[in-house]
Parts: sequence; C-alpha cells; structure tokens
Amino acid sequence: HDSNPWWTRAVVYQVYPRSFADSNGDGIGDLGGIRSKLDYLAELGVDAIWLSPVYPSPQHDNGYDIKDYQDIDPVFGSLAEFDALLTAAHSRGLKIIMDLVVNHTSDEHPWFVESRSSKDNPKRDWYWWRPTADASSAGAVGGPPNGWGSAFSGPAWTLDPITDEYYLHLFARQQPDLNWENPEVRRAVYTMMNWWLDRGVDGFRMDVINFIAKRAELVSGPQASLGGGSPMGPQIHDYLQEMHREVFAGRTGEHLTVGEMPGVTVEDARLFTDPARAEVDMIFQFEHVSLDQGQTKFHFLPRSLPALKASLGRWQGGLAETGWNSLYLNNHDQPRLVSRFGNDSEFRFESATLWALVLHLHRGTPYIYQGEEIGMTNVHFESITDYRDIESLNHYREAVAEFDRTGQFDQAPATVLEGVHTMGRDNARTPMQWDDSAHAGFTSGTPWIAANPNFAAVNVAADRAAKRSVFRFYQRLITLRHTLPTVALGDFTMLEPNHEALYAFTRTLGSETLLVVANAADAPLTTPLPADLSGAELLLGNYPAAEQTGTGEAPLRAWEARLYRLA
Ligand code: TEU
Ligand code: CA
Repeated sequence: HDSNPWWTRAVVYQVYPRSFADSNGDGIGDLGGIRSKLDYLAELGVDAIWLSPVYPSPQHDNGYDIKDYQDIDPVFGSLAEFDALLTAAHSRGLKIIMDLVVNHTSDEHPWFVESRSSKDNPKRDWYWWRPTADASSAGAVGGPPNGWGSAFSGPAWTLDPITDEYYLHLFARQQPDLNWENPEVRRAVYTMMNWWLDRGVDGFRMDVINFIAKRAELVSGPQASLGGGSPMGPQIHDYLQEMHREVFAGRTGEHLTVGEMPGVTVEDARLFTDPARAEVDMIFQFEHVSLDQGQTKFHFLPRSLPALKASLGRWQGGLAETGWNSLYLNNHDQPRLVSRFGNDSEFRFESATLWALVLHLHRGTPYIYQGEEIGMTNVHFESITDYRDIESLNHYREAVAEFDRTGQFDQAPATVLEGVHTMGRDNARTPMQWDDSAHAGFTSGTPWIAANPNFAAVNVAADRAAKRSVFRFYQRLITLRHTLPTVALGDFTMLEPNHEALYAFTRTLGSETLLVVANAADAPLTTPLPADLSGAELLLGNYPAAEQTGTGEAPLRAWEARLYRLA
C-alpha cells in the first residue's frame, strides 16, 4: 500500500487546547500542558495531533474568532513555545495539524478594523458590506439586506454605526465573514498558510471551509427576506484548487488537509476529495451527526441505528472508488459519543469500545477527540450559568426570551436547558480528566469551566489501571490500522442494514475478509450472526473471549463488539 498516502493508515487526535492540560495554573489549557502530554499521545499510538485554534483571539468563540493569524495567544503561550512543541512532537513521530479559520476573522482583526472604518477604505471589500434593505428612501434606516440567520442565533447581518451599513457574519457578530471573491483576501490567506507550513506544521483542518464561497442569494441584497439551506456557492472548487496550487503543490513531505464542510453531500465530497482534482485530502461531513436533530440542534430526536448505518454506509459506498472519508463520532462541537450513541451509565466501557471498534474498522481516517479514548461522558450542569459556549448561551437567552413573550411551552427554561444538556458543545469542552485529584488533574487553579463531576471515576489514571481499559482498546485498534492493510484499504460491505441493534459489516482486501459484529443495545442479541464463523479467528473483542457454544460462537452480549478474520 505504499502508493497510498500516509493518512490512509493514520489516526488523528484532536486536542481542544483550552481544556486539555493547564501548565501555569490559570485554569486554561495551554501549549505547555500539551507538551507535557506528548508521551501519552505517542503511547496511544496516534500519528497526528489537530490543535483547535491557539492564535490571538478575544475568545468569544473560544479562539474561532482570530485577530492575528501568525502568532500565539498569550493565554496559550508564545511562538517560541509553539516551535518547541512542534519539535517535541516531531521527535516522537507526531505530526501537528493546525486549525485554519478563514471563513471569518475576529471583529478585532486589523483587517476588519480597517474595513469598517470607512466605505472607501482599501480593505472595505475584504468583508461583506451591504446597505440597509430600503436605503433607497433617503435617510431611512431599514432592516438587514436579507433574512439569513446566524448559526449562533439572531440575524447573520449586523448594522455597523460607523458607516451605517450591515456586515455578514454566519456565526457570531464578532466573527465577520471574509470576502473570498476578493483576490487580495485569497492571497493574504495563502501567504499565511505558507508561513505556517514553512515553520514546519504538517497541514490544516479547515474550519467551515465550504462556506468561504457564498451563494449569490446570501450576499445579494437588498432583497426580500430569505434564508435557509447552505450558504455554499459553486465557486468553492475554484478556491480550493487555487489554494492547493498556491500552498501545497510545490511542496514535498507528508501533509494533511481536512475540510470541515457542514451540509455537503456524498456527491460533493467525491469532487472535494478526488485526488485528481487536488482540492482537499478528506472532509468532515455532518450527515450522521444531524440525524437526531429536529428543527434546531437542541431539539433532539430519538436515535435509530438503521438510519445511522444507512448514512455511514452511504458515505462508505460513495467514496469507495474515488476520494476518502474522515471517520468521527464526536469533536469539540458535538456531544460525547458514549452518551449520544452508547449507554454511558451501566455499559460505559462496553459501549465506548463498541463504537470505537465500529468506527475504526470503517474505511477512512479516524479522528479521536480528547477524552474519547477513556470514555468521557456528557456533563449535566444544574444551571445555565455553569455553561460557557456562545452557541448554547445565545440559544438559551433567545429561547427563554421567546417563552417570556409567547409562553411557547418548548422554550421553557427547563426544556431549553435539557436541550443544552443533551446537545450542547460544552459536553465536549469540560476539562480533560487525567486523574482523581482536584479538577481532574487538569489545573492547579480554578478551571474556566467546571470539570465533569464524574471525574473521580472516569479519568486516565483510573482507566489505565482498570482491567478493562478504553485507552488500551484504542491502542489495539490503532495498531490494527497500522499493521493490517485490510483495515486501511479493504472494501466495505454493510450487512443487516435494517437490524435495529446489530451493526455488522465486512472489509475485504484480496483474499482477506474481516467481519465486525456489534450489538448496540442493552439486551443480548438473539438473532444469529450474519456470517459463517467456522474457522474464523477472533482478532479483538470488548468482552472476555466468548465461551464457545455448539453453534460456534456465544450470542453477542449487551454492547458487545467483535472483530473476526474469516477463514
Ligand atoms: O463549526 C462549524 C459548524 O458548522 C458548527 O457551527 C456546528 O454546526 C455547530 O457547532 C453544531 O452545533 C466550526 C467550529 O468547529 C466551531 O467550533 C466554530 O464555532 C464555528 O465553526 C465558527 O468558527
Ligand atoms: Ca494555562
């Protein structure tokens, strides 16, 4: 498999620096903390570390609002500390992937400060400015140019008093969208990307990169109110191909680009990840993490295994011949996978390891989100004041205000808080749980967000001392991907697609076939397994080796997963 790029047999670990490890006692994770845990990550066996943003930022969106792309925020450290971290990571064979957030900047970025200062500022056209909807009538100040909404509640347009025009922000109003139709913007981004690659970083995770190309309806205006659907425009492919030419084409060495792309389809992804098109290596798609979301992400729906299998199976099939999948079940924006897809109380170890085995045996590059490797769970804070995420806080404020106005029952504070408990992003952002000392060993100070109260039982030290360790299970999965070409490259075939509890599939490469069978339920599986297991070899399981029975294999127990090599 030499002809296949390194990332086809690699595993990436996502660090959310703010919550990973604090080395100076200010309650906020930092580069020094990450450096102190490199041996831990090397021992886990991952190949690369994706760092969520550590650049200077007012931190309205925890660093996804950047005011200087070529420095490190003092709260995380310094460029010198970053260089030291990079050297230390490379010396352990670990690559560092940076978070590229270029759909928008912070409103404190000098580019925006200049752009907003006057209508004829040379950087005016670096962002999206529009007159009020009915500015035609002299002196009248009307509404926003159109009805598009922000992902963080409220309109996507904010009136700026300096020039009496609206600017676009798909996210918080402190995150104005850059105008990628302006070649000066594109040039500035490529220059910055080359600066980081020349410094030695190994690639980028690209934040909402498909939104940099704006659909005409989003930015035309004034016009009647409109909204909904994806902001993505067709010029996205031109931008990504130009970026590849200007930044990666001339380089040697092993790099990785993964584009975060909310709302894209498998058909889109075949274009984005077709190596011949030289756009990105892989993408984060959102189909499987949108199945349980109702009219908003906080209105969660009951989960369905057949629906999940259909979605993940569609992506396996769609990118089987051309392109490449990323594989993830959680990240800093999603609830913890063991709480969302498993049983995080009676069967926390079993369901955490079941989903690890299922995900890591799919075809694609798996991403481990910090804490996933020890089965960390969602948090359940009593009050909205314990939460920190701008998305949740804006949602709560707007929903409760709506309730006060209309008495609309599903916006009652307790109901809204339940939505934050189940789907809020802070579920993934409570401090990494290292041990049972104060604040889970994350900080010697007061953490910026409280640790999950279950940290005394759920932490790295306890997990690694346990007979059944999630961490060791992940180690074995990563070793399998590094050593078995069938895991990295084998063809995927879903079995029993309609079964409500059984997740089963095969991977085939040449004469080798691997079989995964997983019982995603609290009750034992009563139906027979979908393959002839005579002569099969059990490579990995999350229960003690099943007692042999007359029929060849014991039935699958609650949340039991097994990996077989078929004869
Ligand atoms: O997330 C993009 C994105 O689509 C998220 O807003 C996602 O839809 C939402 O969080 C689900 O609840 C990226 C970053 O991962 C996220 O942390 C940032 O807040 C966002 O972009 C803006 O930079
Ligand atoms: Ca710190």
